[in-house]
Formats: sequence, C-alpha cells, structure tokens
Amino acid sequence: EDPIKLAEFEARIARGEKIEPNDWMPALYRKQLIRMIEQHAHSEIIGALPEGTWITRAPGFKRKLALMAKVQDEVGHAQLLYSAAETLGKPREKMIDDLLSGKSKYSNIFNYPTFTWADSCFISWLVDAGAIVNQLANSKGSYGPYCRALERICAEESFHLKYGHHCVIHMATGTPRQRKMMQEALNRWWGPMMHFFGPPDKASVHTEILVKWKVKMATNDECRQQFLDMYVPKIWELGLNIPDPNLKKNPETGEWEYTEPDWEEFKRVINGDGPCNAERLAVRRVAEERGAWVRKALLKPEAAYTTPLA
Ligand code: BYC
Repeated sequence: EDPIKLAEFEARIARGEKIEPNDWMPALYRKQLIRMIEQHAHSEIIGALPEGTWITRAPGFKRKLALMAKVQDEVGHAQLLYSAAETLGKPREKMIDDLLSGKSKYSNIFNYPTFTWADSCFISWLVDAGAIVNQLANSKGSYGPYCRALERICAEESFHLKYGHHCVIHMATGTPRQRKMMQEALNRWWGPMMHFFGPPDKASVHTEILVKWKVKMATNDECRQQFLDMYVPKIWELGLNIPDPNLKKNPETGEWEYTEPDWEEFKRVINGDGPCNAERLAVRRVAEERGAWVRKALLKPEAAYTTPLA
C-alpha cells in the first residue's frame, strides 16, 4: 500500500470526510466494507423469511397489512445494501452465489424458528431495535454509499419499531394466554438477541481496524450495552421477565452485567449449523431458481419470449 496515499486517506477519515466509490482506498478497507455490507444485505433478505411466514396468519387485517409492508421494507433494504456493496466492485450475482453456497454469512438471529405470533412480535420490536442501535451509529461512518443507505434504512426501521412495540404491548397486556406466549417468545429469543451484536470486543476479529477507519462507529459491546440500556426497562415495564437472573445495571460503572450467552452456539449458528440455516437457504435457492426467467427477460428480452415460463 502506498504510504502517502494511506496517510492522506486516514487524514480524510480523521477530518470526518466521506469516502466515495471512485476515491482511493486501501485494499483492506474495500474488502472489509464488501464483507460487512454484503453480510448486512443478506441479513435483510433472509430476515424477511421468519416474519414473512406470519403475514397470512397475523391476527387481523391491520396487522397483516402492517407486517406485509414491513417485510417489503426489509427486502428493499437488501436492495439498497447490495447496491452500496456493488459500488466497491463485487457484482450482485456473485454476492447471491456466495450467500447460497454458504460462503458468506448473515445475521445469526434469523436462523431460529418463529413458532408463534409472539416470535414475530419479538423480531419486529427487539431485533429491529438492536438493528437500529447498530445502524444509527454506523450511519455516521466513513463510506458514503453505506452511510446513505443506513440513514434511509433507519428512517424506515423506526416505523417497524413502533409497530413491533405496539404488537408486544398488545400481547403483554392481553389475556393470560397471550402474556404466556409473549414470555415464552422472550425466553426463546433472548440468547440469540445477545449474540446479535457480535462477539465480545476482546474476541472480535474485525473491530479494531473497522473502528480505526470509522466503518464501525460503536463496538459490539457498546451496541449491546446501549440496547440493554434502552430496552431492558421497557421490557420490565410490561411485566415480562428477562431470562437472565444476573442481568442488572451496575450503579457504579453504569454498565449492564449479564450472563455471557452461549458463544459456542453462536459459532455453530453463524457457520451454518443453526436450527433453520438449511431451511432459510433452501427458500432463497428456490426463489433464485423461480426468478431466473425474470432476470433473463430483463437482460435479454428476446430470449425470454421463446423460453417456457415453467
Ligand atoms: N451474525 O469481528 P466481528 C435486520 C461474525 S437485518 C452472524 O465482531 P464485525 C432485520 C462476523 O461476520 C440487520 N455473524 O465482526 C431484517 C465475523 O465473521 P467473518 C442486521 C456474525 O464485522 C429483517 C465474525 O463473526 N444487522 O435488522 O466487526 C427483519 C467475527 O465478528 C455476527 C447487520 O447486519 C452475527 N450477529 O462485527 C428484521 C449489521 N456477529 O466475516 C430485522 C451490519 C459477528 O470474519 N454488520 N459475526 O467470517 C455489523 O455491524 C457487523 O458486521 C457486526 C459484527 C456487528 C454484526
């Protein structure tokens, strides 16, 4: 790497300037951004699946409409993010191939089943809340296209958050059966939610360089702490129990103390061996195959006329 160019690049970042696609950047900055934005895009598109299956079963017309709009937004976020990643030189088709082959990761949390409506409510409120904590921080980062995508995503996510909170309030203040469903969903999702922010800082491989280059504007532990600070009181307010007897805010440090979630489980899940990994990728594979004729028609319309749609 040219040391003068690197010094100029780092000085621009230190001044808070945005790096744009045609600007000089170190190869590692490009590689790291592609990795992170691509994984983020995959998370949005796979994240549409656990909630998407609830659209037809959501209780009542208004919930169905709102959930449909939310899921549609998530897929739109994937579009924005794939476009942002493409500005760094990796074609979208290659990103999709890497998702389907298991080469590229996506968020751990979408590899768990949504057994009941309450699981869908948990995602809409608390997974979206966690995502906003991370995305709001990183929208102030150094790579222009990613930051602009994140700003737009956060604006939409804030509606999801209100919708999700409304759903959870409804369940938590409903009949004893509804409360029980909500509590059971919270019990199932708390561990994966703690994993969602990534490994503890001391075990995080990429944080140091990403913080230095202002791609990550908050570390994994900082995001986890901020999430706990903002949402634990709201969860307790609803009379729900968080399934961690050690969870408490240390009044001296102001930090939340908690039981470490099972990091071995996390590793298994992000490396393809979670409860729903195979199912999630199978659904995407079918979508890819069934959508092939659309892509073909867009690229080469005359070929599509002669190809049977089935
Ligand atoms: N899940 O060095 P670390 C949504 C991997 S979707 C899976 O700390 P980094 C929504 C990590 O990739 C929005 N893998 O990594 C959608 C790395 O592996 P590789 C989701 C994880 O990058 C629909 C290794 O562990 N948000 O909200 O510095 C419906 C070491 O980790 C995870 C994003 O995608 C994980 N949770 O920090 C509802 C945010 N954590 O690549 C809602 C964008 C870590 O070396 N991503 N790994 O093989 C990020 O901000 C960062 O990548 C992370 C991890 C904070 C997640």
